Amino acid sequence: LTRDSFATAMVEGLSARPRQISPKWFYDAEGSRLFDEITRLPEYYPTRQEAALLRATAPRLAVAMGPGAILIEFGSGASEKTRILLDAAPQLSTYVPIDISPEALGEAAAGIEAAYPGLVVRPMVADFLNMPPLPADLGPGRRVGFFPGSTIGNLSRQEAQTFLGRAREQLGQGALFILGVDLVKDPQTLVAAYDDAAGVTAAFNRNLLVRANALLGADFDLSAFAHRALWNADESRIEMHLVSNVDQVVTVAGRRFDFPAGETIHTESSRKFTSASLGAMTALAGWRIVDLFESDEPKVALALLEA
Ligand code: AVJ
Repeated sequence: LTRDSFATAMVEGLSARPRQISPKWFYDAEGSRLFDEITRLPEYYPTRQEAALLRATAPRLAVAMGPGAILIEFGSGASEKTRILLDAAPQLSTYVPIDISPEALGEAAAGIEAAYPGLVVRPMVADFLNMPPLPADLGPGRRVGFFPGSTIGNLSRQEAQTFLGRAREQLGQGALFILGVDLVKDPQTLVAAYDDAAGVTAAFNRNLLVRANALLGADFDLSAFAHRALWNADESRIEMHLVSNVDQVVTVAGRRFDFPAGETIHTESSRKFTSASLGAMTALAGWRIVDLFESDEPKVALALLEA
């Protein structure tokens, strides 16, 4: 199933102009390991800054959530950041981690259950862009969405709009939402975070080609594609591309694709926000910013939204 949908995504993406593929295909076991390595790089500030900001604001977020609240995390992964919030909010009744990987979800849920004995944990295997309804028996507590890690930056405007709007409908009246985003800053700092000196982000980007070679019988020559990270000021986003160094032909899933020198595959966009652009995006989806917390420099933000 993964193989078939990856094959379809690659063939469609390489047939489109400009060529592009969703960043969700980065995250096989090796891609997840490389991303983990990225979060520890000196240039990649978002994870560190958000963790520090979450630690500093968790007590205030706990007060805002109130007693008996139900925390619903979209794309919870290993539920690592969640612990910062759970440590500060022992009055939460229930935690609903939602993730597309059953393995990651099961492991994370078991770990949280063991560490927080009073908390009801209700894991849900789902794609947060295509969510089934929440369980009907979660109880009466106030629902609080949690979407940290500036994952929303990877979504297109339309996807982000749809996601935030559906989340508001699903979480219901009086819901809150804690949203983590990266902020616009000088392009040098931004580009360095996506083009580190050790080349880990380059390896993360090229891992897409490694995966295509392994899974789809593709014949990408890894040394013939360069990693490029650029700041697109008009779209307020960092873009990652794989750029063909030479004229070449690549076979993917039995189809041949011409790559003239300089042709790129757009592999990821990571949108950066201002308080104004964040306010506009959330308002269109029916959310109001109650509080906007900013970290030290390089700045990231946590927004507390109310339905
Ligand atoms: C996991 C989506 C937040 O966009 O900063 C890191 C992914 N890509 N380096 C980001 C990523 C290259 C990351 N997110």
